[in-house]
Amino acid sequence: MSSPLKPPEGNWWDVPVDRRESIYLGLAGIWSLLIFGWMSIFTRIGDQNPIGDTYRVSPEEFSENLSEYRENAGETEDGVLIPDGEDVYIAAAQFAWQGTPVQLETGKTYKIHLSSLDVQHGFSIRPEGNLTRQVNLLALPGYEWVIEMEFDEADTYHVICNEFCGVGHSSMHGTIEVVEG
Ligand SMILES: [Cu+2]
Repeated sequence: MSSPLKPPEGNWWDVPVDRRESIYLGLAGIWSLLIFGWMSIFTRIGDQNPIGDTYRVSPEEFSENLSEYRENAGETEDGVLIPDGEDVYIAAAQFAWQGTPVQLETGKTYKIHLSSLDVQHGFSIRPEGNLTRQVNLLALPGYEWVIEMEFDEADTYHVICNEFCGVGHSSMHGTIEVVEG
């Protein structure tokens, strides 16, 4: 045998775990349980977690509700929807945001009804004045997500899709015009 490595000596496979290693393993175990528990606590008390209710809805049903909402909504000269009340319907569909453009007011709490009519889409809204500020939610077919939202600054908010949904994904854009209330 001409290996430069010497074989280990004695019963090296039969040596008990070193006390320091046991302590490290114990500490790592306790720490992982703590952060695991923290995940559960954080979903309840963390204030950046999206809230709201989710309902089962078929794309046809949601589409009908959106049409009904559209009929009752007002319109600006440029054809921007003005919701009649606190409910705002937005449907994602390849490759547009139905229900936009829409005009909302600052300081008013709206109930955004969000769903998709076909595949999974990502609802990402960003104010033009600060594009790094954003809210990201999922628009899923079969589910209606009702999220309470209040805008504190008047601005043009861009609605883009951030879940790849097909060839027209990159052109999927809508706007929410927020004016002083
Ligand atoms: Cu998309």
